[in-house]
Amino acid sequence: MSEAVRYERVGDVAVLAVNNPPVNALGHAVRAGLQEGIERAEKEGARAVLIYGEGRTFPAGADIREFGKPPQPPHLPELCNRIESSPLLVVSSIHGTALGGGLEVALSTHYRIAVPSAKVGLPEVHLGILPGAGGTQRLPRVAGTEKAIEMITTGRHVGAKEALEAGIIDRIEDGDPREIGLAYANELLEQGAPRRPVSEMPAPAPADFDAIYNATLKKGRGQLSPAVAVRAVQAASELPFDEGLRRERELFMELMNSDQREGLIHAFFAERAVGKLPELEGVSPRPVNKLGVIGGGTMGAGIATAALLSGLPVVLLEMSDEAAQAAKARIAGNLQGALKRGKISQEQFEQLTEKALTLTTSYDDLADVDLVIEAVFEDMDVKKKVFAQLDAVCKPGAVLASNTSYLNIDEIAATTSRPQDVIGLHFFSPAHVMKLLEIVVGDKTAPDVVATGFALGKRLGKVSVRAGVCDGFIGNRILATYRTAADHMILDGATPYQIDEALEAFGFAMGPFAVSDLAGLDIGWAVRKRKRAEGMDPRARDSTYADKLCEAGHFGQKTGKGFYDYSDGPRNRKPNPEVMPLIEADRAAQGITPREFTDEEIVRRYMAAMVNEAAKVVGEGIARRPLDVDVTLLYGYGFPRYRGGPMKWADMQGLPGLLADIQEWAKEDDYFWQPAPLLEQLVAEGKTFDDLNKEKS
Ligand code: TC6
Repeated sequence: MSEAVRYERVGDVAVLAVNNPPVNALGHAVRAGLQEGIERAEKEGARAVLIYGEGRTFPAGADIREFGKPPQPPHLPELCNRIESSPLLVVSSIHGTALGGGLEVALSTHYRIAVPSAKVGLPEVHLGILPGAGGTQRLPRVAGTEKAIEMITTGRHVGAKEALEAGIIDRIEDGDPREIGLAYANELLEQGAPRRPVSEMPAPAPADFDAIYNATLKKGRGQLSPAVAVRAVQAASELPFDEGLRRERELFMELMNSDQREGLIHAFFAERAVGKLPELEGVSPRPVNKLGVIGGGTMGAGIATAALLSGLPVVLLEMSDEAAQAAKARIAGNLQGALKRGKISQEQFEQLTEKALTLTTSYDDLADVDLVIEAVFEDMDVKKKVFAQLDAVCKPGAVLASNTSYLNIDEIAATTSRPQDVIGLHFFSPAHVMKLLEIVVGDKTAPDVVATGFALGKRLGKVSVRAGVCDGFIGNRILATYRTAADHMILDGATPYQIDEALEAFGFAMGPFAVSDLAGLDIGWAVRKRKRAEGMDPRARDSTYADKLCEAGHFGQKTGKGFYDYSDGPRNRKPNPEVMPLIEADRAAQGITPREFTDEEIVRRYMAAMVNEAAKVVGEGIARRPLDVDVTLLYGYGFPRYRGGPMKWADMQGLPGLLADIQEWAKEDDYFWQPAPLLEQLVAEGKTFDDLNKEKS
């Protein structure tokens, strides 16, 4: 008998305990063990079989690590059919998360019991596939077409109560999964309950599947798996069970062999790998029980909101009582959102705004905080003054963090007597919503301070990525480069609208010009002014059209006009007619004859600029691995998850072709298109970014 499934006989019931930590994934050994268990139970004359998971959960899905490798029998769909067709009464007892293949196994058993905290779901679409072991055929038979489509296309985890109401489980009971499962199986035997194969239930109701398919495709912004899954549910409604299963299999294989599946699974593992740093092994974070936030603008209020929602008391410092009250109003506004979405109760809302949040205008009130995050104006002199005051009042061992998005953390740290306690914690706006946190490690930052940054990120529900010190760290440095590539294309003949459309069709949530309008054009204006004041390299191409837009008072959405006109609301953007004449003036001043760009060239240049800069960021050690860049772009910059991130995209395109393009474009502009040494090295060695991920993980 397989180690991964323990067989035990308790009276009339054969108990199959899945034991494959950490999540009891249905790898080969588990599948083989379940099959052998069913056969043995039948041979040994048991009357019922109970399946449950040892440890923290019922199987949470197929073993994702096996995807892309030659599959080994027994395959999950056959195993599910084998379980369902057993002449014995088969019961599953669910705790933890019965997801994907786990729920498919449960649906192939005849009765399902769950503990109140259990969750079930079919999240396969997030991995670029669809439930391929009968889930698209069985779930609609028990829960109905509409519910099944909703669950399968969103991948949502559904709580036990909702699952009971939807008919997905039969009973909820508190207790140990083995004990409640055994009691339920014995009760069913005593009652003489019949076997109840879901495949024999009537086909689910028809629906307007074409309309649902089209709406799902549109919502997915180019992601195929949710829409394709709709077709599989359609098969459940229109075909006999066995034919439906065959159709599900065909559609499953189509998706399994797609780049989107590869991209999404890369994203799944990359997201879990970013926090695994050798420098943190065996290092304990410092305890954080009280947080300080300096500055209550959009960013500071967002950080305070995230901290309060995680249960951390916050002391927020502002320059005046009025500013402090305005900060409180911003935080209350953010928390209202959480209240409306049912994430907190009215009572919690009051507790958070009135008790857990302390407002102050005195640095002395930060004397007992464990970690303080500065979110004041982006100016080195201002930040240095703040850190000098923090150094004077904060207790020894307190972590002093800056939320700067590009300034030098080492320079900030040097103004204190404790540079080892200083770190960058770069949140993204709105900080209580955006999942990315760049943890910027200075030359002198102590390892336990880095560990504290990661622990705080986890507590706040963030995906944290380690970054080194440079202008813009990982994300904003790469952004500056690909944004520049877009500006160059504008000068050479493309329009902001064509660029936005091409990149939105590629899968970005918003094109770069729409993003600038949303963020505020004054931000880029300030950066350009700073860079020009610092002295730009004479080889760098420059333009003035964006500055002129700002000079005319157009800062984007907040003023109603930027690259677009928002007079019909933010969702109904129209090109601002003032923009093209400004661009044409730049072209004329620089003697440029505009040329046509295809959408394909726009995407290629934009992505090549992104990947080339990202390769420099990895080569210089600012990001540890290519996957750290991928996660940064996925969570902070609207990069389409189904493409896995820029480095995964580059691997799938082929690095030699990308380097050849960059070398070709360097003939026009050898300043901007300097190939990254790391990219050249990988091409020379015949390696990919993913090879580097593996070497460094
Ligand atoms: C499917 O079932 C398809 C069926 C059709 C077949 C025909 N496989 O997330 P955590 C690892 S598709 C392999 O940190 P949590 C994970 O990498 C699958 N490994 O924990 C990590 O490893 P590390 C459908 C997996 O408590 C460790 O387990 N199922 C799998 O925050 C802990 O994970 C899903 O999509 C797996 N399936 O969350 C569910 N799952 O320690 C995917 C996890 O080496 N999983 N690992 O880094 C999840 O959503 C979450 O992991 C969770 C637990 C909610 C189960």
